[in-house]
This record gives sequence, C-alpha cells and structure tokens, in this order.
Amino acid sequence: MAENRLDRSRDRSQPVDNLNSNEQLKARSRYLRGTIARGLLEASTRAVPGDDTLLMKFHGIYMQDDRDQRSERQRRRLEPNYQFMVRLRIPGGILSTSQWLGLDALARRFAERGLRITTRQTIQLHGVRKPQLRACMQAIRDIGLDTIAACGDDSRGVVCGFNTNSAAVQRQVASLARQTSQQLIPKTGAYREIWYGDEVPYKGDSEDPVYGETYLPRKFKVGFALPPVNDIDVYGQDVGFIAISEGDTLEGFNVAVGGGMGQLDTRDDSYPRLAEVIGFVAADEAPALALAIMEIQRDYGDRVDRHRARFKYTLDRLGLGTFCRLLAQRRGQSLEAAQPYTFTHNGDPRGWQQDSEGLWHATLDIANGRIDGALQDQLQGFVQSFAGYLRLTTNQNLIISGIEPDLLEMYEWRLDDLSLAPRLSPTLQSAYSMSCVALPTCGLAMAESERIMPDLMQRFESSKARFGLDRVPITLRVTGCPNGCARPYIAEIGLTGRAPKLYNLYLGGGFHGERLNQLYASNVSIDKALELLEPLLARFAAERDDHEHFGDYLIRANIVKAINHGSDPHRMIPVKEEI
Ligand code: SRM
Ligand code: SF4
Repeated sequence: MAENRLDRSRDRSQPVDNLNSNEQLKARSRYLRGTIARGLLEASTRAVPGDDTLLMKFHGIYMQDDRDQRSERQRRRLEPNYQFMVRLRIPGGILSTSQWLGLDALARRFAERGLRITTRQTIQLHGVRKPQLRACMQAIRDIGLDTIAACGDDSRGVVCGFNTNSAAVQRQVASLARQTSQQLIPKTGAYREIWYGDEVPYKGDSEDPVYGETYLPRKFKVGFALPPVNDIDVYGQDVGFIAISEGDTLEGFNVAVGGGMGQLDTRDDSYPRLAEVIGFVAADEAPALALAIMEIQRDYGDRVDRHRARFKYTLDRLGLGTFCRLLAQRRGQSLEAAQPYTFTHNGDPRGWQQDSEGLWHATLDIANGRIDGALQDQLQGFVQSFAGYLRLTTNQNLIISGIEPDLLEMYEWRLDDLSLAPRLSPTLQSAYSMSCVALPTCGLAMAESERIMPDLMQRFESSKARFGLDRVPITLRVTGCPNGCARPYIAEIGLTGRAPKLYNLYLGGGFHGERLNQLYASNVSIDKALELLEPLLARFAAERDDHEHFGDYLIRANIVKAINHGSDPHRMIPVKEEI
C-alpha cells in the first residue's frame, strides 16, 4: 500500500471480499448504476430491488413507505405504501425565484407532503411514486438543479452560513461553498444515463477517478460558517471552514475536522463528536483542502465496520497528529496556525436584517421546515411577485433576500396581505427549536419528532413563562432516533427517540454549538422530560448570572458535567506539522 494504510480501509488494488456488504455492493454497481434503470420499469411493485435502494441514495433518492399505513396494509396483505423521498443538492441553500416556483410546482405535481426544508438547507420532496420518479428528476434538471450526492457515501450538500456584516465576504464564502460542492460530487455518468435517459458511454475506472468504485466508506459533510454566527453548527461537520475576515476582505478559513452527530445507543464505541480546529488555509484553497481531507477519509476510513466508518472515527483512530501529517504530505505543506475568532450567535436572525450594502433580508420562521397546505400557497403568492432571491437555512427556515431599500415597505405590506408577517417574529423559543422529520416517512424513526413539536413547544414555553424565562432563548432539539438529524447533541436540551413515546433526555450543550450535552435521563416520556425540566428551569431562573445560558448554568451548577469529544473552540490547536 502506498501510505501504510490501516487494515480496515481499502487498498484500491485489492478485491473487496473482506469489506462490509455495502462496499461490495458499490464495487459491483458499475459506478452507481446497479439495476436501477430496469427496476424503475418493473410494474408489478411500487418498490425497487434491495440493492438499488442503497445505490439510489447516491442519486439523492430514498425509498420509504408510509409507516402510518404499515400495519393496516399488512393486515390487508398489501405491499407497504412504497414511495420515494427526493433530496435536492442546493449548496449554500440559495434559490432564484423561478427555481422556488419550479420546486413548488414540482411538489404539487409529484410529491405528497409539500416542500420540506432540511437541517442542511436543502429541500426534500416526500411521497414521489416510482412511475413518476424519472419525470420528477427531469423537471428538477429543467429548473437548473439536481440531486447528485444529496445522500449516499459521498460528499453531501455543502452548507453555508449567513452573516450580514459584510455582503462581499458573504458572496465569496457562498461561492466557495458552491465550488466545493461541485468539486466533491461524484462524476459518474450513471446519473445522466438513468434519470435523463442520456446516452453516456461507460468509461470504466475513469467514471469517477477521485472516488473510485467504492466511493467513500460513509457520508461526508462540509460546511462554511461566518463568525460571529454559528448558524450551521460548524463543529458538527466532518470538515468545517470558519471564515476569517477583516471588513470586506476574506482572509481565509480556520479549518475544523471530525465533527458528527450520529450514534448508536447500543454501542459504546459510537458517539457524537465535535470538530477540532487544526489550522488556517487561504480562502481560494478551501475546495482543494476539502478534497484532500475527503481523500484521506476515502483511503483510511473503516470499510469493515460500517458503524465506525464516519470520518470522526477515522480521525480518532489515526490521531490528530498523524492525520495532520498525512494532510501536509498530500498538500505539500502544513496548514498555517489557526486565527482567533468568536461565535456569539447560533440559529437564524429573527425578522428583518440589513446587510453592509444596504439590501434587506428577512427570516420567515417555518416550523420544522414543513411547507404545505396554506403556507405553500402563501409563499407561492409572495414569490410570484418577488424581485430578490431565497435562502434556505440550516435551521429549517426561509430567508427572503436581496431586497432594495425602496421596495422594503411594499414587501412588508405584501407579507402582511398574505398573512406571512407573523412568521417574521416567531416566539424566541420557536427560533431556537428544531426537530427532524421522523414519522411517518423516516424508516429509522423510533419515536415521533416533527409531529409532536407543536404540543411540546406550547408546553415548554408555558413552563419557561412560569419562571419568567420567556425572553431567554434555550436551544431545544428533538429527533425520532439517536441518529441526530436535528443535531440534538449540541443543543442545551436534546431529546432523541428510543421507542414509541420514549426519549433520551440530554442536557448542557453549549448555546453556540461549542459543547456537547450529556445524557440526563433515559427512556422517558415527553411528560416525564418536561417534569424533569421544571425544577431545573426554576433553579436556573433563581440562580442565573447575567446573560447566562441554560446549558452553561447546568454545568456551573454541577447538574451535568461538561464533556467534549473533540474540539473546544476556546482551545484552538495551531498545528504545525513537519512534512
Ligand atoms: Fe439525517 C439518515 C433526514 C440531517 C444524521 N436522515 C437520515 C434518513 C435519510 C433516514 C434513512 O437513512 O432512511 C432521514 C430521512 C427522513 C425523511 O423521511 O425525510 C434523514 N437528515 C434528515 C433531514 C431531512 C432531517 C431534517 O429534519 O431536516 C436532514 C437532511 C439533511 C440534508 O439536507 O442533507 C438530515 N442527518 C442530518 C444531520 C444534520 C447535519 O448534517 O447537519 C445529521 C447529523 C450529522 C451527522 O451526519 O453526523 C444526520 N441521518 C443521520 C444519520 C446518522 C449518521 C451517523 O453518522 O451515524 C442517519 C443514518 C445513517 O446514515 O445511517 C441519517
Ligand atoms: Fe429519521 Fe432518526 Fe434522522 Fe429523525 S434523527 S430523521 S428519526 S434518522
């Protein structure tokens, strides 16, 4: 092997026999083709064959079934209500008005649950049926978008934060996020061949020279944050770029590596981890650096035990020093020392914001990112006569962006006319709460998440109000299983589903996403979780220091212990490895 790889990784010259079944499937898929094209034509079922469901993820598509209907359909001896979730690739979350209207039309024509803004600032369409999948994918192409690598063992949607301090820096960082996505996505002709029906000559091993036939051991996530705003939760990314700027000049990025949320409650060697800052890189080198890090994960990631295949585990196995040495070898130089920065904000801004060039932007609060029914119509009505652009956020909201000052009043009226104005001023708690999709579409959900949020929010807000805490933001995130799709392990309060109606309660995360929380109670109902929170909120209200956050208080009061797998942003590690 070229570089003394660890033995659970892949030597590309060797067969895949000893690797896990996903690796073997990728290797025999002819660069993500499998039998997808044939399976789509099979009229006797609304499903696609087993192997193809895995391969289709690389194309941004998940096979699901309506879990609310499972037992009834089983009783009637019908196959599950199979349907597909289509996830778009929208690096940085920016859409033109015509793309928004195109997606809106697509959702009405092909999907069943409207549009869903995700925690990685893209759109998911749920409930697309097999016979319409191709038409749906071509309609997505026709509005200038695609779904390449929105899922699968590859580089996922690249996220980019939002900061109005310098519009020039914002533009540069957003552009680098797009370039990074473009550089990191798979290049196989399978996508065009299967979904668009293009005739693409098969190029064998040059189909995807960077990835090779087994792609990555697991998903890989890159994000760009613009301090002091940590809206993207940069420490939750496999690779996080933290913009360092002076006025309108983007100096470069501090680089954080090894973040990730997913864990299995059944394995001690599985854990959420925060990314660690390892150095600084010039701005235009960011896409190439992301690629170099991804290639290390490709070569050193665990391809035997899929549960330990994420980059965070590779990093812990290699050790940070060895990883930095490898990176320096591949780049031909070490990273420079990390530069100082601070995060003072998490979540999205509420309401109207003016940027450094005078343009206005407004965050519309979209509860859990779900846009259907009346809300879908209202937004369609607004966007039809809107001259700016749209920005999806990693907190599942929608920002209407780029409004000229002389049009501001007109848009305020328009939002009012369409009953959208209240979304500019959600309750403080709502702005800091998130939940994942979970039931009925997510095949991995063990408990409800999105659907319990309205009730949970109301009860939690009443609790806070009882102790005079209604003006104190507390990050609250709920997921239907331990995978952590709403990044619950960095919230001040995290609830993760364990079984129907039962959750693990985690407390003490850092308000700015800088500290992991800790398990406080296992397998509790929502009622019990709220009951456990009551005395803590009471103590917090009575003993709180000025501007102290709930998570910080819980640590100070020794109610939970601070833990950090990974980085403490105040402990930056300027790594100067010799080549
Ligand atoms: Fe996720 C799997 C939804 C962000 C960690 N995630 C899933 C699947 C596809 C379930 C499946 O594999 O069958 C869910 C589809 C549900 C549905 O019906 O739509 C799903 N994840 C989501 C979304 C839609 C949650 C949301 O409510 O917005 C987010 C889509 C992001 C996107 O646009 O790309 C979403 N998922 C995340 C995040 C947050 C992030 O990336 O910032 C995480 C934690 C960060 C991380 O990756 O560590 C996350 N999702 C997972 C995992 C656990 C990965 C792990 O390392 O263990 C799984 C399960 C897996 O991959 O095996 C998963
Ligand atoms: Fe599904 Fe679990 Fe992710 Fe929620 S956290 S969307 S239940 S995989």
